[in-house]
Amino acid sequence: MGTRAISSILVTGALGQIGSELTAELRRRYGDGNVVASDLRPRPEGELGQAGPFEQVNVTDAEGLADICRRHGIDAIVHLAAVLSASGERDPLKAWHVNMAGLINALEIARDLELTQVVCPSSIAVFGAGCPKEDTPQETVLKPSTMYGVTKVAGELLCDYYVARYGVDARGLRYPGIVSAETLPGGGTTDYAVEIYYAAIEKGAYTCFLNEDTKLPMMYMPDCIKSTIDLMEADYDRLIHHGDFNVGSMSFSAGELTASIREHIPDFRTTYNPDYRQAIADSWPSSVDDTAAREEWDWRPEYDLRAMTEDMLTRLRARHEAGLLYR
Ligand code: NAD
Ligand code: AKB
Repeated sequence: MGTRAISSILVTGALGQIGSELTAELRRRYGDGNVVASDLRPRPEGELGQAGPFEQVNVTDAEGLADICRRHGIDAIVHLAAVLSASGERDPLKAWHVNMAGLINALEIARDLELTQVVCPSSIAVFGAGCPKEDTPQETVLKPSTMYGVTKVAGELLCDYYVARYGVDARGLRYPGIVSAETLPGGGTTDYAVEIYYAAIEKGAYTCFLNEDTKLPMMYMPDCIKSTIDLMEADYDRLIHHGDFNVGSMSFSAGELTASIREHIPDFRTTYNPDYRQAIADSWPSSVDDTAAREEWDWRPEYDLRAMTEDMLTRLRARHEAGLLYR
């Protein structure tokens, strides 16, 4: 198929944890006017809503989504709108509906309008019973225990199906838990790894909903953005995989994260009060093997736990001092 240039991008779920930062970076690279942010929620006051076009749309509305793509001459969709693992267990049918209808709509639009590309993140939530916990391979048993994981496995298969059947250039990567300082996460099991930094700055203490020793794969937002754009811009002819790349970066437990924060805030304390999210975390790997991403599109993460903690605390502290921690 070869790689075709992208000139106009629609981001769904643009107001979420990843979308809010990825959209800003895509606008820097592709031009403010060429990246349409969209979300179920209305246009926000801040830069994201003002710097470029914004459309309020429900991704389950196929015609609404197609209309936006036609009006803006979209040639790539970065499809981020989804219901995540913890929220998904509270309302599994909603998770199924939003995650599957949203993705099939994006893929059908790509097929119908002959878009250049669709990018849809998957997750470490595709893994479950029967796969190795350490260095979980690219190809392994996929038996998730959450509805979110079920939708992510089905989503990967759908992306690969559209590649093989219709020649749609669909790409996806299995993000680990994403840690970021701009927008709070939206209902996942790894959310603790963001909340803990806010609590460290604000209160000097945190009660964690996972236990001290549960080790999960994680990634800092700059690497999340880099991985997504690297994959978008990768040469199609080098890709053997399409919708399901493992991407590794770092792995840590809440205890190890606490220790890294205590290097900067020695009095910081975490207590542990695991809830229903513990079982979800227990079903996920502690690290992944991302050889395919490294070989097929040169994936290299840049941040480790120490560098991430330093940057998170610096950024959140500055906001706290300006009275803007939760802006
Ligand atoms: P988020 O929950 O922070 O944001 C999702 C956004 O989608 C929200 O702004 C929400 O308003 C919007 N949305 C929800 N339902 C919608 C609908 N029906 N129509 C339109 N918009 C809707 O999620 P995120 O963390 O930014 O995740 C983005 C993608 O990355 C998702 O596919 C998620 O599964 C995947 N992912 C995220 C992580 C992570 O740690 N953040 C890890 C693995 C995979
Ligand atoms: C979640 O915890 O649901 C997400 C994910 C790993 O997919 N952060």
